[in-house]
Amino acid sequence: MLDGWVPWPKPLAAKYREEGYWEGRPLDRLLRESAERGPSRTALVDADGNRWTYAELDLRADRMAAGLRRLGIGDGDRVVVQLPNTGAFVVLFFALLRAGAIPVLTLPAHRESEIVHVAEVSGATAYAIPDLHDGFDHRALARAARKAVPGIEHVLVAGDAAEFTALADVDADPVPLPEADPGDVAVLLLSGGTTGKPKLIPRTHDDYAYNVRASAEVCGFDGDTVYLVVLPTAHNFALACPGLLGTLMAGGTVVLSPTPSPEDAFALVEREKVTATAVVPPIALLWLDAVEWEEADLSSLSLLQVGGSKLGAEPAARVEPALGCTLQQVFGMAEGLLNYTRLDDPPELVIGTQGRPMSPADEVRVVDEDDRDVPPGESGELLTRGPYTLRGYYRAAEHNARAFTTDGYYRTGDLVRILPSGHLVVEGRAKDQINRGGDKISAEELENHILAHPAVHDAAVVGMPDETMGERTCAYLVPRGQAPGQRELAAFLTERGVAAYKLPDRVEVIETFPRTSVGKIDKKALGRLIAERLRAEGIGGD
Ligand code: OOB
Repeated sequence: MLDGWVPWPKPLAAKYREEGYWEGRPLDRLLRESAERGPSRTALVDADGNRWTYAELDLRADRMAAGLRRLGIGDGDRVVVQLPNTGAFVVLFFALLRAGAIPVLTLPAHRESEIVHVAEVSGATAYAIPDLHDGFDHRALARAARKAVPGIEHVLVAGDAAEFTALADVDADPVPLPEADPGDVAVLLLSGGTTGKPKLIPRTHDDYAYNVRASAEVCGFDGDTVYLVVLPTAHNFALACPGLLGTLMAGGTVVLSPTPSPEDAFALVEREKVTATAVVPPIALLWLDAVEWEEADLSSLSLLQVGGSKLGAEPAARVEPALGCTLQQVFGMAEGLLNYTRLDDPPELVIGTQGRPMSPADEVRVVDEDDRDVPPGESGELLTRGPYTLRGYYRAAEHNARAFTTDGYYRTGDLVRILPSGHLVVEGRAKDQINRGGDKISAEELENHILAHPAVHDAAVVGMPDETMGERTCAYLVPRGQAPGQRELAAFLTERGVAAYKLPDRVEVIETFPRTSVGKIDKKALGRLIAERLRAEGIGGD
């Protein structure tokens, strides 16, 4: 139904179906089936204590789907969704699938620059927002986005809608709706990005349902699972690995935390007897400290998944004794491939590796700069393809030619080595991206924004080591006149509508850039330079 995406080659798709990876069922069925099995069980609880049974959630999604159709939203329409961790997200997500529309998932932190781009590329006709979130008025953002992208016909608001449509009014008696073709795109996820503009990742019903189902199996999710959503619901990790969707598929209970702070999260763990959750390493570090002073009873927690960036071996070893639960390292990507340490892996693998591929059908290669396989155990770039890894970004033919091999392997940009057990150790990165505690920042995208500043002649963005975040962002500037300082640059970028997590943490002025032999900016040299400077200042880094 959607065009502009790259499907799997037909013989491979047939194989994935034959071998049972793809079950040929629309993604929203996972809710329907759990509702049929246990209608009165609790599906969803929010921070305020509002509770939805499976029957209620299922019906709400049906009613909203009918309401969406009445507005003319359905049949492959793209809808940019930017909602925080609230019941509205869950209801809308399933309602969109049932209406035949495609959610385009963005983070609450995204601003005009990201939203306008994503709305343009996806050709969105609607945009769903909260009224206010974290002190920010999303309705003002919606006004700006509509001006820039006139194709956005509808703005749907959770809360006070002002001149727009309240999500609460998107409600009608359920109508029979055509079921989606499971081979079609179900959702568009946002990539961390390595290029000038964020890319969209098409995930089909078949592939995403498999992602969820196999993850739930690996993580032992069942009807007794109580999963706390701590990361944004729109993040693949919290949504589908196994996350919110895996919990609903298993018939468990999803609990929504408004923030990852120990105050909010621990209180919910105690109140709802949460059994599993997923966090990024900086949050894991915060929680490991917070157990010392927070009083909450965490004894129900049996699984802590940590991923998004590399967890150090030292904090990894502290998880089990401090929190009294099993640690699972997760090395995943919105593009597809998921690596999990297994629940019965020996401690040295759980602490010292980032897991092994989820599926027997995952194909992984580790290659050198000329795409030749490195000897077993040596480090190189990870390439992958499989039943839930994309074959191309949406409407990005030129980029796809570089991001994939001719035989369909996705170039992850991650440097790894593989142990004899099949477990992967992430050793670094070949891509031009900063991983700021799990938040991904494309250096090129940020540089392009910085270059718009009148006092900047040239810019290069690199990561700098940071004890809690893994790395933070440093912008090297070649000035034209008086270079902007960190604050001035942050204000300038904010004015341009750049999300706050992308703002450089530090600005360094340099006369000329070090260059590689082929004349490119030598980012490795800049990375060493800032690391040295931090060491000299006595601020972390090694
Ligand atoms: C997850 O997804 P994305 O799309 O935000 O980022 C993917 C990238 C990976 O290519 C890798 O560079 C990095 O994030 N990464 C890790 C990691 N997990 C992700 N690097 C080192 N160690 C890890 N454990 O981040 C994501 C998606 C699903 C599940 C978990 C994480």
